[in-house]
This record gives sequence, C-alpha cells and structure tokens, in this order.
Amino acid sequence: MSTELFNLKGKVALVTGSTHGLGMAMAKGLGLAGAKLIVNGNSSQAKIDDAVAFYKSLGIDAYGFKFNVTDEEAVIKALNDIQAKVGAIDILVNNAGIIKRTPLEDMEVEDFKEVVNVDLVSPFIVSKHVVKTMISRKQGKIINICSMMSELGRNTVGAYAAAKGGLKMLTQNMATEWAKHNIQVNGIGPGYFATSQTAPIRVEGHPFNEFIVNRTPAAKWGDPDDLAGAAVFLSSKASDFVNGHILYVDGGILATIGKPSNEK
Ligand code: GCO
Repeated sequence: MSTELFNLKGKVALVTGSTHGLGMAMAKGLGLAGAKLIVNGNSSQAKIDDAVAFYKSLGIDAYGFKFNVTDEEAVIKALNDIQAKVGAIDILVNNAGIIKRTPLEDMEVEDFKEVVNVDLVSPFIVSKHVVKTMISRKQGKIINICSMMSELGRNTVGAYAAAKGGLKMLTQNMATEWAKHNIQVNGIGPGYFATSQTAPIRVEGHPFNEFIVNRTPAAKWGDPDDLAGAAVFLSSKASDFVNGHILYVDGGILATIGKPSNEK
C-alpha cells in the first residue's frame, strides 16, 4: 500500500487548542505528514508564537491565530483571516477543551455550563462555519476529540462526561448530515495520557495514578505522540470511507472490565 494514502501535503489543518498537550501532539503529526498548520489558542499571543516557533523548528509551515472558540463572532473573523492569509481549511480538529473535577452535587451550574460550552458547543460553532467552505469544495475532514468519558462515567467529571458524551453523538450527526458532501467526520477518543490536564491525578502516590496503570491493559499512561497516527489517518485519504467513527486510542481500557489490583 502506498504511503501516499497518508500524505497531507497541500492540505491546511486547523487544530484548536494546539499550543500544548494532546492538541500539539496531533498537530505535530499532521504537520510532519505535510499539512500546513493553523495553530490556535486563547491564552496568550506569546504561547501561540512559541508554539508556531516549535512547529517551524520541525520544518512545519505553521501560522498562529488567537481566538476564543466559544465566541462565534471571533470564530467567524478568525476563519475569514485564515482563508485570506493561508487558504481554505481542509482538516479541522476540534481539540480545545477544559475539565472541572467536582462532585455533581457540589458543582456550580455556571461551572457545568462552562465545561459544556467549551467542550461541546464550541466544536459545533467552529464546525458550522468551517463546513460551509468544505461543502462548497466538496471535500473535508473533521475530527472531534472525544474521551473515555464519551463512553464511561467517573466520579467528579460529570460535566465533562456529559459534554464528551454529547460530542460523540454530535460527531455521528455531523457525519450523517455532511457525508454526502464528501466530508468525513470522525472522533478520536484518547485514553489516559500524560499531559498538564491529567497532571493533578498523575502525581506519584495519587490513588488514581495507580488505578489507571492497573486499569489499562498496556499498563501505562499514554504518550501524547501516540495520538499522531490516529489524527493522520482520520485526516488522510486512507479514511475517505470512514464516517461517524470514534477511534479510541486508550491502551485497551475500553476492551476490558479490568483486573484485581493484585493480578499481573
Ligand atoms: C479524568 C481525566 C480524563 C482524561 C481523558 C480520558 O479526570 O478522568 O482528565 O478526563 O483526561 O479525557 O479520555
């Protein structure tokens, strides 16, 4: 089989939240596969500039755009700028997300709404406006970054699970509505990865750290670079007949009920 199937040369890829963590790992994979990268963040211009410099140091053609994915007006303006300065977006990775870990009974409604707004509503906002050009160009790839919590619940992450569960179904509905335009919409469901988002539950001795290593058949936390292959696959010709699929990259967590802690 030709590696051309996975070649992204000439494609423009927007990865929201690509200044660090899983977004950066996936964006790096797309860039190294040949895509021109649109780097997005909303924290600081300095962080975006540093990320663009990092991608460029790898020989990747990268451009930074600071905008808040929950603000529809800001998204529309940014997409117009991107179109004018870089070109039409071929690949959209809706990665930007937040998490708040609080027992549901203690969670403020505003906090619940904020998590859903960032993790579920913003992929809708960005996709709704990017897809217009994809429809007119009769081609496009959209990848929504779901989660283990698209399938399973866990104490203290109820808002995040509600959002990521919804994102799984939004992915399937986008696929349903847009596949006829030769637009493939799929999801990636990361397992437990070593990032800043999981740092608080990964510290040495934290009960969750031991739990995840025991619960994961691969017996380790994922390395963010482990996600690059899934992102390239779902962004490339190799997935032109894959629609509405959530590709879990989880070391086997969803394949098992787990094992007693004293079992190897
Ligand atoms: C948590 C973790 C998870 C992971 C990931 C799993 O608190 O359970 O942060 O949410 O980050 O989403 O797929």
